[in-house]
Amino acid sequence: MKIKKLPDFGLYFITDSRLTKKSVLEDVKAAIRAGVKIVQYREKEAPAGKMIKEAAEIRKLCKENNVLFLINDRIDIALAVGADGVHFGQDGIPYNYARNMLGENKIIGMSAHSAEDALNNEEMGADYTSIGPIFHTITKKDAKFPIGLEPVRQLKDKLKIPFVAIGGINEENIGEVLEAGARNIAIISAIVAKDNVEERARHFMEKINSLKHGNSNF
Ligand code: 3NM
Repeated sequence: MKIKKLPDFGLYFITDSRLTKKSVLEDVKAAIRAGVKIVQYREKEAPAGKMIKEAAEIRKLCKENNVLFLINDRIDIALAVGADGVHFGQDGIPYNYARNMLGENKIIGMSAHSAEDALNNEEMGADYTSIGPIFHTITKKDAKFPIGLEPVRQLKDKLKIPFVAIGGINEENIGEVLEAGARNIAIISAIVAKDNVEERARHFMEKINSLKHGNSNF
């Protein structure tokens, strides 16, 4: 069910079957144990049958643990398994078409490559927007050039919907991203390509959450 105004997510967890050391499902279990509040299933290669099977299992795990579950790009898979919503890349299905298909109660997240795109996403009706890639990334095959932290600084007091900083964020640079004003951060390779997904997710969550308690010593 859609929560009309989304809360900040903190760490936004995204699966990656090409990078995982165990399996997508094991990674999701580890992230949930670490305490993440949102999971996005992002699968660019598998056939629909395999995706539905995997997504249905993640749907169940998320529901049992009160975690939001979104699917990247695939409205069909999201509807089939009853996900909470869909995240669309910039070349994905345009907002109005997606809203018509998904109805008012599903969450729609949209990607942005500039502060202007992010504001447009809000204006259209997106429930949250991502913004990136902040830094260089090799995880997304068709990633655009890195935009740096200036758009994060511009957006932090302008948007009413949550924005999620994404792209090349890791141990070395997360402090700068938080300092620039991001409170929702998506990290793929620096979590799922590592041996201990639970420990990595917990570590990044603690860094993000420490800000809420006034500790800016990242
Ligand atoms: N979307 P990593 S960058 C999935 O810019 C994705 O919209 C991006 O992976 C965007 O944390 C990206 O390993 C990849 O860099 C993020």
